[in-house]
Amino acid sequence: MTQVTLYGPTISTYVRTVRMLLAETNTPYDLKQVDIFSDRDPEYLAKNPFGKVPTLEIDGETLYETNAVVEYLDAVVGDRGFTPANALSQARMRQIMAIVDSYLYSPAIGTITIQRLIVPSQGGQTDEGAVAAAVPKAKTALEAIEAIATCTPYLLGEAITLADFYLMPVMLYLSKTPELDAATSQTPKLKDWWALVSDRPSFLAVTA
Ligand SMILES: N[C@@H](CCC(=O)N[C@@H](CS)C(=O)NCC(=O)O)C(=O)O
Repeated sequence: MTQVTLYGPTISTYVRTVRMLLAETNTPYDLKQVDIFSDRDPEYLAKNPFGKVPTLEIDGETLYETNAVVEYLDAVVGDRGFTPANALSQARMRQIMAIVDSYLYSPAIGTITIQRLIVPSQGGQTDEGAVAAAVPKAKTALEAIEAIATCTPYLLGEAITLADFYLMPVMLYLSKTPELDAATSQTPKLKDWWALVSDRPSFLAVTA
């Protein structure tokens, strides 16, 4: 039996990506909380020197960086069920994951979500200038995904893949902000995709 421990808070989009895969594959795991709003303790930094979440421990191995984590989990507990067999679709999956990492996460989560949802919840004031500057960046990233996704009905065809697991948690936070409409004004396929995937049971379970 594979022993799996996942470190990270339930609010993290990347933690949610990994938890979706664990839920979809019915893999039992321990979830250990990490407070990302405080300094990471030395014990956690020994597992992940960058202090980011998530970190996975699996059968005595420690693994971090979400793309590596989900690809490994898909191989060992998912029977590659969430990676397309076709080489081009595989490349597209990794391309979408990289677009989320490199171009979408920062404006959509680092700025829009933090400024619209977190800062006011802690009594602060939204930096409207920062939000306004982030919207076109998020829009560009979503339109780049729209251009390569098929959304028939999942991002890369008839089967849900790791690319969907990457984008869904980011879309959930964005959908709680007024900026969703502007960011998705030119992405009709992604709107249909989001309407379909947003109430998937594994997603509802890890975002509750
Ligand atoms: N490259 C990392 C990024 C992970 C990441 O940015 N996680 C966020 C939470 S969603 C985090 O750790 N934030 C806390 C911080 O930056 O201190 C990965 O793919 O796992």
